[in-house]
Amino acid sequence: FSSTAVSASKSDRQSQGSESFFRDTLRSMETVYLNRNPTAKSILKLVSSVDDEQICYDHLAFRTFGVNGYGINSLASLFLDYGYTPKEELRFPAKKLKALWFSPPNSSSQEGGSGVNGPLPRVFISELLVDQLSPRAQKDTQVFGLEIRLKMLLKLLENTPKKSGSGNKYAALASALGSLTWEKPLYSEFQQLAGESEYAAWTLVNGYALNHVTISTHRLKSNLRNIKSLNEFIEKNGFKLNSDGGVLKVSPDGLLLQSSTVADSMPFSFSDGVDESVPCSYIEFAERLVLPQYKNLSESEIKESHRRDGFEVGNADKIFESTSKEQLTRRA
Ligand code: OOG
Ligand code: NI
Repeated sequence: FSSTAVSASKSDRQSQGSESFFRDTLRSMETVYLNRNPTAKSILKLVSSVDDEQICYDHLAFRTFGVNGYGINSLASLFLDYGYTPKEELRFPAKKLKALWFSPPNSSSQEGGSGVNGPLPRVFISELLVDQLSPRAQKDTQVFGLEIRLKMLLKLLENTPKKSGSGNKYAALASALGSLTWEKPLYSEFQQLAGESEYAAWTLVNGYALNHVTISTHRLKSNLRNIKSLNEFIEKNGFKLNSDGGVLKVSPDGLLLQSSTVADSMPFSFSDGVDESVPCSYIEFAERLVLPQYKNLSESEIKESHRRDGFEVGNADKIFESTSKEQLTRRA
């Protein structure tokens, strides 16, 4: 053996080892998600039953608090360490949010597998721009209430045993375990915060848990590969889709089509002993059409890289509403 051959096979083994750890981590996040969200679980089962389909995930999404190291970076570090690349930033001024999406390493095309065993998904992580909720930044009549709510939020995040506020270091672990790294709020605090930002209230009780997985519809084999057919099929089976701005969200270029269910709810035990139902997660569907420059390729030649990539602010703005009270309480 030459020494280079030996070291090549050693580094192969190392990268397989690290990829399997990474996939195990995603699998734990997915298990937490499926156990808490019966709608997502049923829909995945339903879609895969149609013709024994393999389901590819288009992306995984997470929410965070953009303050004191708890923001996008706290979760992004796992994905960056396992070969992901940061792509575009998206801004949502009205919701006081920003998001960043990450593309998977291109070595990762496990063609045969399904879900977290399949091609690695994109990752979409958003954060609440907590500083923009601060009283100094806002000169309106709500200042007093805002200040109280903000302090409450910071107090909870920082209250770790050493009072060092280092829960953010364990974001991925918390997501895989389905636990919070901070103290649970009082029910009244949750309600007040929800009045200010439904996103903040969601993140306070769900933490780093997977917000949704997205089924890549164009990679299905049956007629469900057309997102409009999939939407009809989902509704016919009794599930409610997020209707904000219309069920189907279409990017201005017409090439990124998205829809999502309305989030499930779960009882949550607040720190004052109150058990109340809170919104959990939802499931999304995305169809990425072939880019105009590749429209002459034959069906079998078309790869994921020939399709519309990325995300769209206008679509995302509506998809965020999948956990809103308005959608959850809407009559079907
Ligand atoms: C994310 C909403 C945006 C997309 O694919 O554009 C989104 C969220 O609800 O946290 O998922
Ligand atoms: Ni999404």
